[in-house]
Amino acid sequence: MAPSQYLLYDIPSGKAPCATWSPNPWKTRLLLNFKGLDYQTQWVEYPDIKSTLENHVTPNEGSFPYTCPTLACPDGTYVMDSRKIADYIERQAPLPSLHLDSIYLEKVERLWSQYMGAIKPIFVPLVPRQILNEESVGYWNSTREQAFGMSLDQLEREKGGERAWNEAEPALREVTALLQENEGPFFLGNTVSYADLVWGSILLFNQRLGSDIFDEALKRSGDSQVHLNLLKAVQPWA
Ligand SMILES: N[C@@H](CCC(=O)N[C@@H](CS)C(=O)NCC(=O)O)C(=O)O
Repeated sequence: MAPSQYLLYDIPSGKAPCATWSPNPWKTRLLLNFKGLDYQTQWVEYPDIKSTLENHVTPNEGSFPYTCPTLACPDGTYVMDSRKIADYIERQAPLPSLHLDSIYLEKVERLWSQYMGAIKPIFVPLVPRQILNEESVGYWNSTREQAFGMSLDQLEREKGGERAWNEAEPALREVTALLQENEGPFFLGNTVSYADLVWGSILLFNQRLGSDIFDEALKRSGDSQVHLNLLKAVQPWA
């Protein structure tokens, strides 16, 4: 790594080329591109995340002690967690601003979690089938089966589909209402902020899950155009 370069730890889909897919790393990747920072990616399969990061960072509390995104900075600092990375980078490279104090950010972060929580029974079974490399599939299946206390087939059958979409819809509609408050394409109108990158990470992830998922999310949002406009507007950093 060149001395001025950042290193982003991310989970791959595919090989040569590896592609990013996971929403939390997407937030950081969009952010580094938006800030114009020089970085390389270190692709890490799920079973290797712990051994790759454990000598560099203090573990998270909770079920996954080591997570991507993690960022290694040119001065040797390691930062784990997408929001901590945003706070850190904003201090290191304040311009262009991420507007972390925007009233939209807190709301969009809450709706991000609400939406992701609701569609888990849809995406958790899909990710190993459609996205992950073979090295990560066993790890994903066993950790997620343990977390849900059932097989992923059962999760999909009993809690996925219509039921999950109905649970996800209110969050989508709330985001739509926020996007409609200003003239767009961003939450703050024509000013980009981190809230756009956070919601952009969901749109990019849904797109990666397949056109049926993406189209259903847009349909449930009540106004697909505002989401499509945002997606187009963040595309230069994707
Ligand atoms: N709050 C964290 C969550 C990060 C997270 O959960 N990352 C997942 C991939 S999206 C991960 O690395 N999981 C590790 C595992 O499943 O062992 C953030 O925003 O960075």
